[in-house]
Amino acid sequence: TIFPEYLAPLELSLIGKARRSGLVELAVHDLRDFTHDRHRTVDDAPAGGGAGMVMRPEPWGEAIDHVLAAGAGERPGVVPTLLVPSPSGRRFDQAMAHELAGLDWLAFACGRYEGIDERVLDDAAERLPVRAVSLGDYVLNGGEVAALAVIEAVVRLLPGVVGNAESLVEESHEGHLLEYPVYTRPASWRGREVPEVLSSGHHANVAAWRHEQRLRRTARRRPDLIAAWLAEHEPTPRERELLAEEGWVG
Ligand code: JA8
Repeated sequence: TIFPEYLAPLELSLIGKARRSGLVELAVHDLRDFTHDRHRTVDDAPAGGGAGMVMRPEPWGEAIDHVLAAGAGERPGVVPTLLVPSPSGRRFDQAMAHELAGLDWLAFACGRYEGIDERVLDDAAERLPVRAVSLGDYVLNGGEVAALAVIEAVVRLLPGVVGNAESLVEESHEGHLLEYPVYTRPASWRGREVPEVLSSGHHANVAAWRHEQRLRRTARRRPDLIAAWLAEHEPTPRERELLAEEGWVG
């Protein structure tokens, strides 16, 4: 990165704690440390013309060589997977988070401006797995925020980082449906009541209500997920009714 300070949140909260307890090791490298001119230049005009600037290959090549050499000293024979945040990358999701959590070592190349000279990625790919990763269909000012999101999603999956109760919540999110709404005390707040069923003590009714909420919410907000859910579940007549009420059309 050319903005190491952008990654300061990695000291905080769950990730900071995981680092301090040795569950994960993280290092941030300043790309400008791998320049050799007095202005520490990292960008230049795009070949072929056009708007903006492109990141020059030389500092990136040296930075990647340095990261490889530094890490390989600690774990001989292990190479990182290089993740390159980019709006043109493969869409990041929970399944990819699990896949990445199973790898020994991830490295992130956070581009700025119009991106990194493509030869950097072609060159790295001769030595390492390289994957362009996108958070979604929008453009950020650089890869740092995307890297933070990927790191947080991956680190919380590492053994010992998040408590057991939270891991169970996470598993239910992977079943194609969105989460049900949650409430706490007070029972009445600004004239709004906690749904009565949740205070009934009737566990089966609570579970049925929550399932209904998940299905309704998914049909309304993320109709694209319903097809995947239907591929794995034969809906009951009640579930069909809910989907129809929410205007879901298959
Ligand atoms: C960007 Br420049 C740049 C680098 C990485 C990413 S990921 C995303 N959504 N936008 C922009």
